[in-house]
Parts: sequence; C-alpha cells; structure tokens
Amino acid sequence: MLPVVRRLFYIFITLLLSAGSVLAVLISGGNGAVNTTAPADDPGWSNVGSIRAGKPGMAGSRAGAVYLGDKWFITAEHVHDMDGPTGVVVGAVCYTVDSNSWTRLQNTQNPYKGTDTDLSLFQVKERPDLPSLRIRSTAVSSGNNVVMIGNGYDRHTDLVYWTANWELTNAVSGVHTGYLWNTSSKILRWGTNRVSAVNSWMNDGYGIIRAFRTTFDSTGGSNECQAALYDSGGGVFYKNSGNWELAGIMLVVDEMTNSAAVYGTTTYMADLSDFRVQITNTLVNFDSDIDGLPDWWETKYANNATNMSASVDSDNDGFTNEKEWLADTNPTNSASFFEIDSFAAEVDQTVTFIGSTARQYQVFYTTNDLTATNLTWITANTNKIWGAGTNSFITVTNTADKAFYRLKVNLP
Ligand SMILES: [Ca+2]
Ligand SMILES: [Ca+2]
Ligand SMILES: [Ca+2]
Repeated sequence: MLPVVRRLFYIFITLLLSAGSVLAVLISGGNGAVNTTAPADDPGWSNVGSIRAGKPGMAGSRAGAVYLGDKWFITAEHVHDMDGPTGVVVGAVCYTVDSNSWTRLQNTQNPYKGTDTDLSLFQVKERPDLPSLRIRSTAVSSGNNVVMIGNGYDRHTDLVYWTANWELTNAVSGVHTGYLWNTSSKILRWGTNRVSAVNSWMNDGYGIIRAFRTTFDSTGGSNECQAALYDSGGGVFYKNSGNWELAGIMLVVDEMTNSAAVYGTTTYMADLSDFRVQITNTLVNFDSDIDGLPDWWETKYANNATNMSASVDSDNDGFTNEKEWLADTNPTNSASFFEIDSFAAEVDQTVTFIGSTARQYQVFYTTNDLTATNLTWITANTNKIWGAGTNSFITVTNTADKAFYRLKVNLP
C-alpha cells in the first residue's frame, strides 16, 4: 500500500493554516538555527541550490535543486510543475533555467517501468563554477547514515507537546513531541539521519517512485533532521568508501499533525540509483570520478571511463590532460595542444589559432609591461567566438603602439 504523503513544496492551503507558509531541513538540536554553512566533512553543500520563480533574480526563494555537473540540475517534478522556475541560485549566483531542457525521469524498475516519476533534470544557460557530484549506483541500506541538505522552513525554537487528539498541551500530559514549523523563515540547512527503510514505492501525485526514508526521532542527536515544506528537490548524501555520493532527492514528508515535525514522522526521498543511467545518458559530459574529465573523453583516450589522471601530462606537450580536455586537444598527441598560431598587426590585429568547433574563444590584450604588478587585461571580444578549425581567428581593434595578447578557451 502506498503511504499517505504530502509534497514538501505546497501545503494544502484549503485545509489549514493561519500561517502563510511552512519548514529548511529541520534539526532537533539547540534552537534549531545552526548548520547553515557547509559541514566540516562536506558532502556537496555548494551544489544544493534554490529555485527562483519569475524572472531570474535573487528574490523569492522556493524549493531546492541539486547541481549534478555539465550545467545540469535535478529537482522534483512537482517543483517544476508548480513553480515554473526560471532561475536557480547556487553559491549566491543566479543561473538562468533553460526551459527547453526539462527532462522528466522515468521508472526503470518493474512493476512501474516506463512511467513518469516525480524527478526532473534541467539545464542552466551559464556554466556554474561548481564541481560535479558522484551519483550513487546502488540503493542505500537501512541503517546507513545520510546528510540531508534543503531549503525548507525553519522550526520554532521550543519543543512542543500534543495530546493523543493532537491538541497542544504541556509536557506532562503530552503524548506526542516535536516542533512546529516556523512559517516565516527558511534557509539552506544540513542535518543528519539514518535510513529507516528502503524500497518504499510511493505515489505523491506526480508518479510512482521508489523511495527510501528516514524517521525523525528524539534520540537521534543534535543534528537529527526531518524535512519540511520547500525541502523538495533537496539532496540526500551518503559517504561510500570515503567518497560522498548523491543518493536521494527529498520529495515528501508524512505529517501526524499540520505543519509540524513530530518525533516519529518520516521523510521520503527518491532513490537516485534507479535513475543513474538516465542521468548519465542525459549529461553528455558526465564525469563519474569527478576529476574534471568526462567519462566519454577518458574512454576515448584511455580506454576506460575513469582511468586517466587529470593532472598528468600524458603526451609531454606541456599541457595536463585536464587542460587538453578544456581546450579540446588530443592528450595522446604531443603535436596537439592549445596555442596561438600566428598574429598579424595591420589596421586591426588578428589572432589566428586552431579552434575546436566545440569550444568558445576570447582574446585579451594589455598595454602594460608583463612584469607590472597590477596587470590589466582588456577583453577584445566580450561575446565569445566559436572555434572554426584550423583557420580560426579573432580580430582585435587596438590603437596602442604595442600590446601583449593572449587567447582564452572556454567550455560553452
Ligand atoms: Ca572523469
Ligand atoms: Ca598533454
Ligand atoms: Ca596533446
């Protein structure tokens, strides 16, 4: 039987509430306000963002999304459906959502194979300066410790008590214990919990999906957490043999009473191992060992998706394998590397190079001496120019008598 669940993103306003809104990952310890910066053993704090509705901007924090790499994020489909996100903020930068990129993930496991799920991928237009994440390839197990990171509501400071009939009461006569959501504040927060059950097939109204769950309990320690409204799309991380992996995406909570995290309640998260192949097929430059080199590129040049070392210069041409990837040159051919081929100074200056059609280029120049302490490089072309093979060139208008020039290659 499928559990009764509630999406984290929207409350059923018709049923409740005097308060306008509802819960970040809510933690049991202290006043509940801590854990708003990356934990010392960081599972991927900087990769968890928050959706923005309307025009891209910093205002209007909504539900969560997790940056996977190669400009792709994952979130709950109900976030997409309800919020129509146009921006996502990670690390205080707002990126523009490419609305054409939304890709709903499908069940791969019987008995629901081929059906829509409550997970979607989307791409942003600018390339975030963030690491890729490892995605777990097998399900977590009951008893595994996880770290949850989300944007949901905070909690009120004090522990509260309810009678068996869910009326608030004092501690002495209380049957249930927990925290009310503080519906006026939410922030990115991390918390910990232990997987209490796996293989929970559930339907939250956006398709059936296999979830694992955690239970909020009073003996869980100061960082014990339960998700709250707006934690949808937040990440759940598991440390496997020393490497943090994204194991789940938070989708729903059950509630014993309205707008509260009661000890005994449950958070349900999609088991991402079911979707790893779909994700790696969608992210063309998926990088499973997160060394900066895509799997396909390592396979092409080292016959294995993870064999090549990014920091090694395999062909001794002076460029590491990572730099050869960035420049789209051949890391096994010492005659292939990134350089300016020629420079012609007449009316304008023309920088000629061998350019990849999969990369974009910019020329910078300076009229300073290269030994100057505050060297100022001026962008010759603000709009990056696609490479065009052997006769790629960028023309620069610079009236100075003499200048130094340099060429930059960018991943698009
Ligand atoms: Ca790699
Ligand atoms: Ca090299
Ligand atoms: Ca080379």
